Amino acid sequence: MSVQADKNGITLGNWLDQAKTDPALVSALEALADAAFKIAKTIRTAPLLGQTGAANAVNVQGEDQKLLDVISNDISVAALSASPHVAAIVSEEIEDVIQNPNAGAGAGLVVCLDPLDGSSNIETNSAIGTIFSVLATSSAARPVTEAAVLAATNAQRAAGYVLYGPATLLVLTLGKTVAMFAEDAANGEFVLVRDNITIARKASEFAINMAHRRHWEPAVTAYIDALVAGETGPRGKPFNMRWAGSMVADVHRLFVRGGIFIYPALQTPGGANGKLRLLYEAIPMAMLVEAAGGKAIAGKAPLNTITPKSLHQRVPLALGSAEEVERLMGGYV
Ligand code: P6P
Repeated sequence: MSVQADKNGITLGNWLDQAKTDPALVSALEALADAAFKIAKTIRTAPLLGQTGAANAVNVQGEDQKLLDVISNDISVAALSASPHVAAIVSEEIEDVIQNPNAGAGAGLVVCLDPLDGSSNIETNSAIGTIFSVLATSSAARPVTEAAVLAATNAQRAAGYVLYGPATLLVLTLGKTVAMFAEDAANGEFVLVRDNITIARKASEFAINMAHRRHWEPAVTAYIDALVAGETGPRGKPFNMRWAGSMVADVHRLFVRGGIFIYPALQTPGGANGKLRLLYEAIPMAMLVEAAGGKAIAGKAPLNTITPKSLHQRVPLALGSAEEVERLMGGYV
């Protein structure tokens, strides 16, 4: 990864260098960037290679895996395992903690990721993404245990996502600011296109799967009905709705024009914790949104009050423009 200023601007390597980022963290993030380039290319050629379909396997979530889920997982694990600073990996596609055989003695990073989120959108050629969280583990014990990973969620060093859309974009935070990079495929670089991104406190757009309305908790129903009521309702203004069915695409919109994204608890068998996973979807997206001035909650509590109990646990989630998240949270008695 070049740290020389690219002719088109500041590369990811430049940006990390200017932020005086710890070399171990740089190593993990550059591995994720290298994986992203490979995944983006794989996605672009998948229809030609007949790789948009099912893998005829089920993942740890009990969900049908797509071929690209498996390929993206393998690309990501291989890239991260090449870094001596990554002690272990947690992937949506793999039940247990993946130990890095190439980890150095002092390896102190754990990467939790959803290698390809939204894969049900692959067949419709819609935007999909990779979500990642880089944690620092204080445990030198090997193998890295589930307990050590869960404890490390209190020490998130970086979070980000890659959006494979018309452009391949990387949105990244080291905790204080949020930057957006675009893939320069000709040079094999991510180039900075926006920095210090903020999410407006106020919003006029919401993202939720309305088909689940009959299963929502009263607070969610009341909040959404007030938005849908528009000018004549309690909010006194119209709101727009979008639902891509791909978390990365729906959350990315928040960084472009504000809004609120909600995947709530559902009052259905097994739906009490919603659908999204805490470690590699909610926690990284919350770090990004909060670094941009937004808020993130799980039901009626801030997300960061949730104590992780297992690698693949699900959590209800709402995040985005602070005023909207506060209004939703206030509706819980
Ligand atoms: P639903 C994709 O499968 C995913 O995990 C998220 O990317 C997305 O936000 C959500 O599920 C969509 O769920 O119930 O609307 O299909």
